[in-house]
Amino acid sequence: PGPVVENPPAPSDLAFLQLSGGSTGVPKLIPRTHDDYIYSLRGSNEICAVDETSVYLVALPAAHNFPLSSPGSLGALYAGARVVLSPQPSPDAAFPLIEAEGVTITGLVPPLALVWTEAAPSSAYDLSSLEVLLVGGAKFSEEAARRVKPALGCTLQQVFGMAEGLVNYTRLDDPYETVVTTQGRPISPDDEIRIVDDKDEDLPVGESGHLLTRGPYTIRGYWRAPEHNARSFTADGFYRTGDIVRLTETGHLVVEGRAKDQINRGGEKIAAEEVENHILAHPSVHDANVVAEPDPYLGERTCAYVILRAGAEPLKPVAVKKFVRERGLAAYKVPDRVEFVTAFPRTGVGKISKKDLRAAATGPWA
Ligand code: AMP
Ligand code: DBH
Repeated sequence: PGPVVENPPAPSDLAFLQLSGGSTGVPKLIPRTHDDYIYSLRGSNEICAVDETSVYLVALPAAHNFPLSSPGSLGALYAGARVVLSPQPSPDAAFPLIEAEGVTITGLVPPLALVWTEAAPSSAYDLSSLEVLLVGGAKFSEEAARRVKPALGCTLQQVFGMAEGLVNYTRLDDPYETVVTTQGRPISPDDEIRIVDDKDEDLPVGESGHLLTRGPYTIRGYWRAPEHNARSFTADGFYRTGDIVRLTETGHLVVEGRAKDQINRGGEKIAAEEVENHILAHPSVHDANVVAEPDPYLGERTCAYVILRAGAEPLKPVAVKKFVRERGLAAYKVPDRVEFVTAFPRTGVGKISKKDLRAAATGPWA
């Protein structure tokens, strides 16, 4: 028998308050209950094949919903697995732990996954125990997703989740093309998904629109925020995720961007993501982020921040513009400005903060 708990909480009681991401706005408090969290852990363990033989490495900040619950340290403990904590998410800290502890599964945000795939081939450490690498928290480009298996030798599992609830995974037995081109499908058949236009009308399958969701482990409101809730939820309790997605024929979701991650260039709408993908295809490019910056004539224009691969030939901004134009990118989508940087500003968990990049675009050094 386990320890006796005086006045144990009811399963439907508040377990803790999560923080919403804040990569594009001010964080809100997310009330999660014991039973909704257990539901998510149980489903995640099954989908990610976590059992008592698994070893989960916490590489990301441990309190974030992803390394905590998808399936994360809590899922691992729930399954009777072992949890290893890494002091840093860098290859220097994590790779020795993978070898020493026989780590079988871990989770990373896309910028770190890129760093790991670049470091692994020349690493002296034996990473062969690693079976599954979960990547999520932000969009993992197809280009980058294809680098995982050759570099790390493990199965990639994309995860598209949110601290508000809904979590989607590609399945371990999904076709490779599905794994590298989609962000997965919901944990549960009881997760309801709607993809709607600006007037909340449902769109036909395959069209991109706003993702709304309601389900067994998704909150019905933020903590003590009635005004915000009126905006963030429909009258019948669907959460407005703020993500622009489309559904594939196989029922998988493809994240096209954030509703706000759109540049309005003199009325012409540009999805940052589309431009980023074209830049990422350049062999010298390690990572790219496109944000809006104010323009006196157009309202907004585009600025591309680019990190080059270590050891890559230096590039000029015009070369990047020429490259995307030659790939067929429409002229108005070609970045107005290209800046080379060595790092992007990050949120606490390590997602790239477009909010801070936007501020940088208008900053004194820009
Ligand atoms: P948070 O506010 O930290 O809970 O972040 C949740 C948001 O992160 C989601 O609504 C998405 O915008 C984004 N996100 C998480 N995973 C993915 C993914 N795999 N692909 C694209 N966006 C993602
Ligand atoms: O970004 C997230 O919030 C997230 C990503 C993957 C998440 O909450 C999760 C998995 O559970």
